[in-house]
Amino acid sequence: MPRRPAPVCLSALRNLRVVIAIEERFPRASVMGVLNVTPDSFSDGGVHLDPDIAAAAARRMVEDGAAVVDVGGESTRPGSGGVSVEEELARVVPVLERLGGEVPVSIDTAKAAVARAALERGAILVNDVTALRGDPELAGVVADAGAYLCLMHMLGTPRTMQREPRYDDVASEVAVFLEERLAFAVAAGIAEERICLDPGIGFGKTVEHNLELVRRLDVLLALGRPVLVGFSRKSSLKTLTGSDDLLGASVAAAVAAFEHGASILRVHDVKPTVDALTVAAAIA
Ligand code: HH2
Repeated sequence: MPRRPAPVCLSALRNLRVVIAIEERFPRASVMGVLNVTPDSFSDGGVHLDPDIAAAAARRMVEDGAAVVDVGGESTRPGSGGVSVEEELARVVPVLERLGGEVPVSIDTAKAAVARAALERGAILVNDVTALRGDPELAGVVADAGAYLCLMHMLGTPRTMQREPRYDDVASEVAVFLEERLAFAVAAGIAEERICLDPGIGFGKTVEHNLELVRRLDVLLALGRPVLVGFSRKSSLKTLTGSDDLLGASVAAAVAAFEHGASILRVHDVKPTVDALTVAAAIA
């Protein structure tokens, strides 16, 4: 009798999948370029609504040195109320299809259906500003795909988060939250090596909270995971400088976050940030 091949067990194959840790895939300091495909994002809203323009911008970011491009179809600016799954898919899928898996993509979403569609089209990282609290199915989607994951801290929701945020000790409270969300993600089957953490600059924080979180990034680093910081063009920088042009302030914030131990910097202006980080890393 001819020998039949042993049956292939998909879950065993999945377990054999080589896990490249997020710190290897995105060594310190890596830049994540921001590509908002929305009409209302606070700094680049409307700029990339045409999918051809958005895809070209993503390719340019990678040429400029971005390690990954964060594609988002829903604004999380203070006061925003969210969009439907259909609307979010209609915004991001045409861009992902034009990129054809050739550009490393992160999908900025809290919705399982959007994450699944993006992962099927080559995205490698799910960036969830709700830290797996928004959609009960998202953790399973990330686990099944073996994707990278960013868990971010937010106090409240985008609609309410800037109404007098209060903490006794912002760094410790953010760390306690992220530690709990990290444990939740791992319990859901997502490899810890695939996860990075984010203090969520501007998400339910005053200017002083944001500065203290970067100053005391060691409290988050003590959780043992790489930290991502997104300070680029945020309103705290405008409050500090009084300027509408936030390029210099954003680059300075990225360098400061890097010097305090951040691994991934989420920025709108890729080239100047990559150049600044190259010099900062050479001096460090
Ligand atoms: N900030 C924004 C959106 N997503 N994700 C992570 N991990 N960290 C952040 O700090 C972060 C994020 C908000 O910035 P932006 O994408 O420019 O604006 P909008 O949410 O209005 O699209």
